[in-house]
Amino acid sequence: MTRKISLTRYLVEEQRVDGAIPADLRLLLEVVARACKGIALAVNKGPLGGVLGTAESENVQGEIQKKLDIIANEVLIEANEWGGHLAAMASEEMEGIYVVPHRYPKGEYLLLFDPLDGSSNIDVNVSIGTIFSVLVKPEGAGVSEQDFLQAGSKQVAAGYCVYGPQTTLVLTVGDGVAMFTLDREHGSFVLTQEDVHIPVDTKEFSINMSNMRHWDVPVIRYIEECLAGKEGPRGKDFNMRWVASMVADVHRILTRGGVFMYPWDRRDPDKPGKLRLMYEANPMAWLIEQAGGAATDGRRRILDIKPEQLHQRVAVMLGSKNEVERITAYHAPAG
Ligand code: P6P
Repeated sequence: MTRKISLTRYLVEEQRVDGAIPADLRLLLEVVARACKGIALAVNKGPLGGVLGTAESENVQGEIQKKLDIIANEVLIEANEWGGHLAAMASEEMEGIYVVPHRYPKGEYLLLFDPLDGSSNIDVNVSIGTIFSVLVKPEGAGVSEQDFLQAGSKQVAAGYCVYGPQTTLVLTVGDGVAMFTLDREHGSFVLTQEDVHIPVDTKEFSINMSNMRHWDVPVIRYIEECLAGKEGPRGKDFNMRWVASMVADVHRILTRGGVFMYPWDRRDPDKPGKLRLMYEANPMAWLIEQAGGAATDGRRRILDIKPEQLHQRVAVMLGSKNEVERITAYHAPAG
């Protein structure tokens, strides 16, 4: 019987190994994990908890909020604001940053999150998740939105919790990717996979095909080649998956490889993409790179993009390294 390693023990050992993570960051991650357990409880109740359906309000993105979007946001705020490890938080569900109130001690970290990604799937009982990213507040008094506008390469921790058949926390602190499954009998996350590695090649792509007529040429070319299968230029058949929940699609890719794409499309040409850079693309891109994959917006490495706005959007191509490099090459100006 292999010994069960809890999230706490994993983080203590990461902290002990040449201070891979400072004590305050370990505390932050444990608090986020505990908040995710609370969100999982609310999600798992579904109709029994009266938490399905919309909240009759819109978020900063102009999207109708689900009741669980608001509940998840409040759980994360309330869990993290008093611990003394954070200076401020930012969320997909809040227009401005949330500065830790004066009645609580402040720390050096900035926490960003999409509290419940994929919420269109809530009412139909399909996997959803919480995505989070941790930055260090720049030196100086106070904290402002400007302090959050750091490239994804500056993250010190990133992860997600997927609420699916299992509740699984996936985390990186820059030392590879580890997965922890919630043991409901003991109420703790248990290490179930570490040193996660994505195959560099794949036969599986993930994109919302209904948007095909709106895509740019390089994306159409890539997908058409996949659809051409064995008889086409790729010389192999491809499979397609689209859960419409980034956390679920990325989890599948971390588990068995694949490529996920949410490209720019001409439905709203002024928007670079649908997904948000700071609390969706950046944390997922770091996890994917830490697992040996790649993540670009078609032209630039996601983690190199210098943010200009807290809620800015970005095109996303991520997953098996050779596929992302091929897609990115198709976007390069004709040589
Ligand atoms: P579409 C969920 O709303 C989300 O932000 C991601 O989780 C998901 O990958 C994408 O949007 C789905 O978008 O246009 O297919 O509904």
